[in-house]
Amino acid sequence: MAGRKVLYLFDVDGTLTKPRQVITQEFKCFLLQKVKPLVAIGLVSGSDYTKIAEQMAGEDVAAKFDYVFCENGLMQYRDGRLLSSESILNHMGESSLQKVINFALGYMSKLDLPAKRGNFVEFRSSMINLCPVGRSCNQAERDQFVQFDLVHKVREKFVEALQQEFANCNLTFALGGQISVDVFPTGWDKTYCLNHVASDNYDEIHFFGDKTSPGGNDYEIYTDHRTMGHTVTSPEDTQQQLMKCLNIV
Ligand code: M1P
Repeated sequence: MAGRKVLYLFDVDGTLTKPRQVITQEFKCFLLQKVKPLVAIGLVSGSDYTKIAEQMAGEDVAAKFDYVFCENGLMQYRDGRLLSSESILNHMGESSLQKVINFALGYMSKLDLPAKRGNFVEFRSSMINLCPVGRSCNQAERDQFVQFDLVHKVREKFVEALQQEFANCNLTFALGGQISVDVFPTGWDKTYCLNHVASDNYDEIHFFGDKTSPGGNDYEIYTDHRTMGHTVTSPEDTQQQLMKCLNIV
């Protein structure tokens, strides 16, 4: 690797942190003190900046990463400042957007789940996040949904219904993290962030993520020809793989 310009990009949930949790102090220090001196580091997540900063234990920590790509890179931050953003509303228009939201609300209204709370549709700048249990569920309700979804494939069936209803609409429906489905224009997946680093001329770009199978929101960037993909199973596994890749003892 000597003399080569290298970038390591990391998914957040399940890769650097437990889903929706804050990064551990030990892993944060490892990334900033052991990894960052060797390679450039960046975050790429489906979440927005507020959530990412919260999970990185504060905006000051997030700003220490060379790149922070929120909403798959459609919202690009450097040094804590927003550099560029895209709008799904401008892209699709109100009428098409409402068709998706109305269909999703109708579909979710017919589901019987162990719990239903609030915030079933979260409108973000460049995507819509659909959440059958509701994003205002607490941790216990989230965990309960995860187990229920494993058995009943609630989200998989929801994605199938959305794909069927909106075939030929150029939309992608991806399993977000644990409890939701991300909806965005096709191409606005995590590979979008690679456009922002193209002019930085890296010799190697590595990507670490846990949802790298087809249908997961790391799949496209993991399989992209511009990256070297690494599948991880937990933050601990990510750390182990980093130690091996970078010969850190
Ligand atoms: O890991 C990224 C995902 O994090 C959340 O997923 P969930 O709440 O389902 O675990 C969401 O912010 C989702 O949009 C995002 O892709």
